[in-house]
Amino acid sequence: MRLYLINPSNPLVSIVKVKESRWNRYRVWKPLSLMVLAGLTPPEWDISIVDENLGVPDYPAMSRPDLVGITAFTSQANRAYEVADHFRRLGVPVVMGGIHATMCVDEVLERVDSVVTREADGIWPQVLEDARQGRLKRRYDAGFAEMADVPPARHDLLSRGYAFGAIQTTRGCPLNCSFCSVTAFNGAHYRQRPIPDVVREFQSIREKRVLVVDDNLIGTRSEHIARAKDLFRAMAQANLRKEWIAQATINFADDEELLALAAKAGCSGVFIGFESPSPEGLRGYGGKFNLLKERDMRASVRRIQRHGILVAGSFIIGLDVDEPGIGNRIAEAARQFGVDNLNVLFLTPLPGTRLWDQMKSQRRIPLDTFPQDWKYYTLTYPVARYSHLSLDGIIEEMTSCNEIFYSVPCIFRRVFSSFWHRRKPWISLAGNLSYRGNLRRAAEAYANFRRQWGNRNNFATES
Ligand code: B12
Ligand code: SF4
Repeated sequence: MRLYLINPSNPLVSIVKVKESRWNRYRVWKPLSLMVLAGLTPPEWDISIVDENLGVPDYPAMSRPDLVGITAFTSQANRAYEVADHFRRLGVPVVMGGIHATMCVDEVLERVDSVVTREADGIWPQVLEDARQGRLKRRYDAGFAEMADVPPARHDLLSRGYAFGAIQTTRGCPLNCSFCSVTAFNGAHYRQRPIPDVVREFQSIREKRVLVVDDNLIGTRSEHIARAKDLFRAMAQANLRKEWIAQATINFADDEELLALAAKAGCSGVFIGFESPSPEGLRGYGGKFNLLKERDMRASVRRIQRHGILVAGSFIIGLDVDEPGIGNRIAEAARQFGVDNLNVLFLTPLPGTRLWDQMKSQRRIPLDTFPQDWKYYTLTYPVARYSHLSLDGIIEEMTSCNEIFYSVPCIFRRVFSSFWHRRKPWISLAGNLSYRGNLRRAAEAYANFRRQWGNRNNFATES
């Protein structure tokens, strides 16, 4: 039995087109979902994982599979349907799962043979058995997985063309920010994989650098942090010789022992969502506001960096408080906080989130011809109507923010500072050049977007 597991590309995500810039090698990540599904697949299946981000294969030239499984974030849904259509025309059954299939079940059911919602770990072997016997159900509701049932991902099945391996150690987030899909998809209960499973899986990863995909590696409560420390101790003891990066909230900075253990276990960088130059901007968007308010961000960032860990800061542009000048304010805040990299995203109503419900009820989602318009839901296009910023205005704010932060003198200062403080200057340089290299491509993408959508009246703001 032959199984293809496919990660569709989004042709609009120029920012991750790997072949256009060698620095993008550092920004294309392995589709871990498919590697986990492969880990759950019985040996009688011959598995191929296709990641279209590395290049779209010549499907007609490939052997006919018995089953196709497709994963998709919302931004990949369009392409997912094209791929599904190709295989269904050949009479090959297609199963789709992942976040978009869970949030937009009815849309997906119209375009594939079977949909698996939520975390497939507990149900995938049954789906395969049903497919083998030719009695696939239209829909499987998988629910939340037991973390002890999460198998080691099949790291051996993907090419060596990636700069980073990938691993997951926890799922779920109690903070439930209104713009984020994580609580809606993985639940509010923070679930942790058994530490020996994580360490064993780390040992099976070939790449020297690894992305820990957890949404918040350290969690929110003291017992979560205690578990993170135990994990780091076990990783250090296993002498993994890996450098890894992860996502965490800013309270990562509050525990010196945690930071020291993370560094000892190989942590080289952390993504932190600051979201707004002033935490007040986040009031009303969910639990993260409480973590950010009344905090000295610069001191927090410095505490992390003192352990040799780089800090990438993420911000959102288009919050209801954001007015003209927000681009400069974000660049200035990022400089003041002292982050090594800056990633700014447009506030985007993702299906299944509270922000989606709110914006939809306020008629603030002009790009709503679905499924075609999903391709713009990459957080790198302004798909909504923003309270105080027009379409042109918000694009200009994004552009000026990135141009300031990624100007040559600013990059030089940051890289020099990480060199001086012995904080992985080469990683800092690669990250900064990767972003800077994409500024021109982003400008072209925005120009095309404006040409196409700039005249749509429903993009007009109310104030
Ligand atoms: C790692 C990650 C990335 C990596 C992607 C690596 C990759 N190629 O997969 C990178 C950094 C590239 C990335 C990019 C983006 N991401 Co992202 N990312 C994540 C993150 C943190 C973890 C995903 C992961 O690997 N999980 C581990 C695996 C094991 O879990 P899983 O993917 O959920 O898979 C399980 C189930 O979903 C299901 N399943 C999944 N696929 C399939 C397929 C079949 C056939 C079946 C049966 C089951 C099934 O079974 C799996 C096992 O239980 C999630 C947050 C999250 N918690 O999901 C956000 C998340 C998926 N990303 C998100 C977004 C918005 C993006 C971007 C659009 C914007 C951005 N800049 O962040 C871009 C997408 C660009 C594009 N290509 O279009 C949103 C997606 C929301 C949505 N509705 O689409 C999430 C949920 C974060 C959020 N804050 O809301 N991301
Ligand atoms: S803290 Fe992060 S992962 Fe959790 S809900 Fe908020 S944005 Fe999502």
